[in-house]
Amino acid sequence: MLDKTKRGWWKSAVFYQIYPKSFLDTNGDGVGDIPGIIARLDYLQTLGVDGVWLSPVYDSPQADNGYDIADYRAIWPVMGTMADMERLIAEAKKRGISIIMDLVLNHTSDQHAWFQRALQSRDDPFHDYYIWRDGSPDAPPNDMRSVFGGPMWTYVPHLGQYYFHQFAPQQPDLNWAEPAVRQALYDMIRFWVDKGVEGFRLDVIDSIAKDPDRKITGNGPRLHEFLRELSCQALREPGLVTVGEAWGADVERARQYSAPDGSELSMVFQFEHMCLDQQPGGEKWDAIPLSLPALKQCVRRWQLGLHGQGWNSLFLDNHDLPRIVSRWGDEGTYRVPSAKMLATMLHGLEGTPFIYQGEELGMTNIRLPIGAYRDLETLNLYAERVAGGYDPRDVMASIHARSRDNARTPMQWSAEKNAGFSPAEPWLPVNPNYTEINARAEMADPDSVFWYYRDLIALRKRYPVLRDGAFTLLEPDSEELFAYTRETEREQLLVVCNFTGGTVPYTPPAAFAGAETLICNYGGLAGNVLRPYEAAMLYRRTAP
Ligand code: TEU
Ligand code: CA
Repeated sequence: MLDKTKRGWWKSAVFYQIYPKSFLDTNGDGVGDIPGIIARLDYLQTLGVDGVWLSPVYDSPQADNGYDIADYRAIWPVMGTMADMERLIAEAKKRGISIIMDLVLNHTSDQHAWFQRALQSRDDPFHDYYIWRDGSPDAPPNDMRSVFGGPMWTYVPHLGQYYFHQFAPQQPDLNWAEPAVRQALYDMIRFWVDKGVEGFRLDVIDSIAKDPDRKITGNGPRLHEFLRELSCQALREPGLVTVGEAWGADVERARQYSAPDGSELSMVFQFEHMCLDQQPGGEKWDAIPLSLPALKQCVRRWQLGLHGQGWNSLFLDNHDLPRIVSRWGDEGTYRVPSAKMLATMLHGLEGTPFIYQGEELGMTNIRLPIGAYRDLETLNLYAERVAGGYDPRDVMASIHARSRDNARTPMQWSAEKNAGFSPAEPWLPVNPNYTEINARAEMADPDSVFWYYRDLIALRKRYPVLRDGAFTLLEPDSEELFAYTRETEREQLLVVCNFTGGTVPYTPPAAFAGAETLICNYGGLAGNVLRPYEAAMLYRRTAP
């Protein structure tokens, strides 16, 4: 177990993200719940993770699956009770697992008491908790478009005003320029720290300092001022880990967010690598093939750029992204080796890995008819594009490749009915491949993706080079191989990955002749080729 009183403990940690609605249903209503998470803590302990990032469990009307919070200090009754939450924190802690909660500080639900008061009159003290502009019904303040489609402004007739929302109309943006808003949020954070929560993932944190009059959403002028205040007012314990979701982060900004002096956050989720397979400057729905050299350049920039000057998060999956094995691997013949290869590439890097539920099983995307999708972003996209004259078949192809619901199908626990997720009809369909891909089958198979992840996590704990080693990219121009080294004064690590379904000639650098194989998805490198999606880590000690 990691000593979590130590500053920077999270640099040695591996986290696991749970999307609670889809994890495990224990009371037969088709929706995952907190008792379901408690029931699987032993599973997470077997995997070896040090912490869980819990997507929102707060009271919410669920317009955006809990990213629309109606009460930050209450649990959504369908998910459980406050007593369940306290038990989860305690039971996790017993197993060396920290609970990291999702903090949605950019907006609330329109059902939140603050917004309900804000709606009452322009003079209500809560009115200024949100962002309003005067206007008439047919003339919004400007033409800004919401992330989920439609305008960023919604008109309230009895006030003669528009409120601002970067996401759905049910998610009004909080006004961070109002000191009372910030203080109320800090008090709420302390409520959770006092309950034993050991860190936070901060939803769209780079959007809090918006300035709609100048059409600024991300990276607003007061962003880092707000973050430093947040950090010193509400997150002062050095043991707390904080991860900011920052779509607008480049390397330079990430250095500031994750500065070693701890003045802002522990690290951020940045998305440059996740945007490489879409048209430059375009939308995620318009996918293009991944260029491996571009991915390598991107990874290299982040590895070198934050080494000693900040800290990287490492991830390929989350609840907003399609499944990585379907995206950059092969969900067919080579599903197992390609899932392991992608994990090897990621877990060899410097930073803190985050595994998204089901990734450790190699779970894949799903293809549903439009009526079966639940995600508002997907449903809006379909309506918007079809109305705009797109061929519905093309729209469905984009949705099958990119919808957020790809990641949100229920966790596949067993080959039993509904994948063992629930005895009842799940809130979102189970992927029909659960009869083959499920936790029970994988735990019974020593060569499964699950045990490979367990081994990768264990290696990170055993070899300091995985935490500290300096990164060097090899073969930058190869369209087939991703190879790099990590190095400290005492240890050298070589990570080599074949990103293709073909056989590729490869000889490790001479320094690694006779080196120890730490892990390999084919049981060990053979001769001078890499087999389809083969991956390995080779290791040598250079000093005692
Ligand atoms: O995501 C932020 C965000 O911008 C995403 O909606 C992203 O743009 C989109 O998924 C890409 O298609 C966070 C949460 O992770 C997401 O689940 C929420 O819906 C969103 O914030 C609003 O809270
Ligand atoms: Ca339930």
